Amino acid sequence: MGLFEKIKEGLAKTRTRIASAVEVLFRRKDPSFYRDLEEILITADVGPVVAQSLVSDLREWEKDHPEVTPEESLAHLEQKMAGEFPQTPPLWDSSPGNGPLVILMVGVNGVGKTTTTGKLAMYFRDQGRTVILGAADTFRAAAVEQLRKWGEQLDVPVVHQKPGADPASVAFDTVKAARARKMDVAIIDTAGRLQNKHNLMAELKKIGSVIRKEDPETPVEILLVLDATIGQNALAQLEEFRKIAPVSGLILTKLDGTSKGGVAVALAQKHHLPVRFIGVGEKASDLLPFDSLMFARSILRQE
Ligand SMILES: Nc1nc2c(ncn2[C@@H]2O[C@H](COP(=O)(O)OP(=O)(O)OP(=O)(O)O)[C@@H](O)[C@H]2O)c(=O)[nH]1
Ligand SMILES: [Mg+2]
Repeated sequence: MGLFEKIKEGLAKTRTRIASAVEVLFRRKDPSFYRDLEEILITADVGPVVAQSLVSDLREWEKDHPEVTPEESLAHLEQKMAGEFPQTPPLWDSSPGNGPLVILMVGVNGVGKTTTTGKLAMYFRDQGRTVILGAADTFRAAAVEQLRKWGEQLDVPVVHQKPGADPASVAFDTVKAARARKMDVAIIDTAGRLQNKHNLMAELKKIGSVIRKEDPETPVEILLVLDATIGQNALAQLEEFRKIAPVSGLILTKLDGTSKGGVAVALAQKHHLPVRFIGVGEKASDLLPFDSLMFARSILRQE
């Protein structure tokens, strides 16, 4: 299966909710076309702001191009939706090649941080990169075990310490090992508790500074993992998290289980942050690199 097919399959629930309605709408072009389109987009959790701007853009564009076919109109909408996602260089561009790229996985409880850490390890490994994982969620013993299992399954080393150990110390060890072993990427899983914002902020800050202790130039990506099933609430979660840590990119998980996939567009538009990957299932292979045009196409078209 190609990437586009996988994205389409992963977004099936969102597509079912809107693609057939979108198709009917573009074919019929009722007088209420624009209003109905806006409503359909909102149903897919694209959010009112984006829905309104996409629809008013389409209206203007069609006014300037009275001869367009429904297919051309839909293609225009698709392009515009894809254009809501910021253009950002690939993750690897931040890594000059003389040290590991460090990825810090952050997010609230249960969003899929540990699972995504494992999936990412496989993704990079399959691209021929060497990967090391750090179990910096020392809060629960089970969290370390969960990551070690991924490591075993993928034959990827996992740095860990005793439960209750200082997460920053685990992060430090992980990056140190990555340097010593000339690894390409170190992915650090963190704890998700957000009950105490100040503690979490201090902890992530400390992790960030120890990562750069040996080399201040170490490229660090802070990827916020968001559960797509919460739809528009993900916006508030991202806002909260940006107060805690300098989030540099997003990973949207559990898209397979929701019709609210459009929230990706709302998040990207409001925060100008790249969506780096999407999670479309529980298996190691269910993490896909994000492509804005494929994404837009996957939710707007049945075929
Ligand atoms: N269907 C589906 N399930 C997912 C996806 N990503 C993660 N999960 C499931 O979500 C649940 C929680 O995943 P974890 O990786 O443990 O989440 P976490 O953020 O590490 O959780 P804490 O460490 O407790 O904060 C697990 O049952 C995963 O299998 C996804 O893309 N699709
Ligand atoms: Mg976890």
